[in-house]
Amino acid sequence: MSADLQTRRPDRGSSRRQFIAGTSSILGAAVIGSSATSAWAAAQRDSAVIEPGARVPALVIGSGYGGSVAALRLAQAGVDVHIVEMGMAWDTPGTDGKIFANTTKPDYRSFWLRTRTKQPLSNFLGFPLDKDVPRYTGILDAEEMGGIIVYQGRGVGGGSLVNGGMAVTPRRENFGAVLPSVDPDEMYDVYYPRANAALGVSTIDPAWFETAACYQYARVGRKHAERSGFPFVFVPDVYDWDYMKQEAAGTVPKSALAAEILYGNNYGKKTLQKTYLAQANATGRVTVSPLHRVTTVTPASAGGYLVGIEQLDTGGAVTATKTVTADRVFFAAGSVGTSKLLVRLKATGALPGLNGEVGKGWGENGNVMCGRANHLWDPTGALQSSIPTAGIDNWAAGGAFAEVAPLPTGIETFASFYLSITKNPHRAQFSWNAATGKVELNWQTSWKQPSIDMAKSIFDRINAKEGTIYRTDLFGAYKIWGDHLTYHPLGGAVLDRATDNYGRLHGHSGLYVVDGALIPGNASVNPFVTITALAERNIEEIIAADL
Ligand code: FAE
Repeated sequence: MSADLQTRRPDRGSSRRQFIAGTSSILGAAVIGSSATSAWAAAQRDSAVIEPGARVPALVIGSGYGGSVAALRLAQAGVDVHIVEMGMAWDTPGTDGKIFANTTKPDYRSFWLRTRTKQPLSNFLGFPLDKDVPRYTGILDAEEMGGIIVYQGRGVGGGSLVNGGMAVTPRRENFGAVLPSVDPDEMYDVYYPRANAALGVSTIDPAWFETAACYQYARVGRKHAERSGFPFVFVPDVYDWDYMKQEAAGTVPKSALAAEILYGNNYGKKTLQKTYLAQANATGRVTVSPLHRVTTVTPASAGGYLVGIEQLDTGGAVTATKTVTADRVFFAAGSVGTSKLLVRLKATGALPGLNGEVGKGWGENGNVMCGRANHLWDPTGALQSSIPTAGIDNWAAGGAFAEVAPLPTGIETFASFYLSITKNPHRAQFSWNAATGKVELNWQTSWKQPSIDMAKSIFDRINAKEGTIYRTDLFGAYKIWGDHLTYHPLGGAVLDRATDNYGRLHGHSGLYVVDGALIPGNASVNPFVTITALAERNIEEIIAADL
């Protein structure tokens, strides 16, 4: 039945697929320009959504990092793949001619099924920033779980659509705590390099960094870090640095220098649409159903799995329900999405063989934010690139890795802003509430205190040295710490516990977890390179041994 999927694709797609093949063959070290976005869009329009009753060899739930790696490598191994993605394709310009909304002007495209924005920075100079927006299947989900708001990307490309593109490989000495059951040698020799190449990771030109007006905020961050004796590091990214230089020169449409982040990036960021998914499309074996949400997975009597799917309209209403059959199912709905699905499917008897580890080991990568108020003689710049490139590494001494983050307001704020990743030891659990029919998370608000203490190990010292104070106007009235959220959900179907050491779920053969749910709560740095590298490692073994 894989031929079924393929024959539904119109023939006119082949020439476009060849074009993508041509551009994506240089993937890895090379940058794919904005033409890849239109190539992606063309391929998407040619791709047929899944029909009720279809049978597919491999069904991937979600199109973020784990899902994109699995789809590409399975397709390259000759397996036809269908990706089911609950968010939109993000291939069509809106009324302003752009696909994605600007961070400073959130609109209907910005939030997943909300009537009011829920911005991570809720206030500025004491004024609340949130505003009413039309309910729409927008790009950023601010999912309110117990005690924490979990921000996630929604759409073809998952978190790559909304994130800052910071592409950080953990220090090798920290890896044992990140993935204790994985051989570091194979990760650092093979899979991290493979992931970094395929994602198009690179580091800013240090000479340009020293002079670019848009990185004055980062240079101020470095100066303050170094004067207090903290190690300063450049943070690699998937942004096209040459494109950013052209933005600064005024020769191309602006993206990073137009404050684009959180709600999508129109030009310079190499999202998964331009990297893994473009390559996957080029194989001719991968199709995608956007605005389709998987609701159930249960064994089929004749083998394989019955997968229940809801088709959504852009208002979030269910317009159709479908059941398809898949020989193998790859859970790549993100840490929260995969965990919620698995916990519900186990509790309701759809997948009774899953073990008791499902739902456990969830963490928020110790995320905590703060701002500092600098002196008036220490401006951070009115123009700030939305792509961070600098960090303060105090992991070994104080348990915190802090990124010098932008505050791209367009005006001089005299503020330094930071996102810290900390060694928070707390882990939460997802569980099924039969009364409400919902999966709940038992994260406690007070569990952020260790993260705050670790972040203070950096910023109390810098404030003392510089004679500066914390900003209190960014997260509410007189609130210093952005401790109510995470951008980095991890865990819930932990490797070698809920699954075997390669992501095969215990209890049901042919079911796999390939996303951030595998990582037990903390990656010591921003997580997507580790998610990608782990997916590369696991899918290689699965293809070799199971297919
Ligand atoms: P993810 O990318 O979340 O993809 C899951 C996909 O599954 C999504 O597209 C969902 O819409 C879809 N989905 C969920 N449930 C269903 C369902 N039932 N049916 C069908 N589809 C479904 O998962 N990380 C970094 O390393 N560097 C950064 O600079 C960075 N910045 C970030 C900034 C923001 C604002 C946010 C929100 C995240 C950031 N992250 C960053 C985190 C990073 O994007 C995240 O760890 C990865 O995207 C997780 O990858 P997964 O493959 O696990």
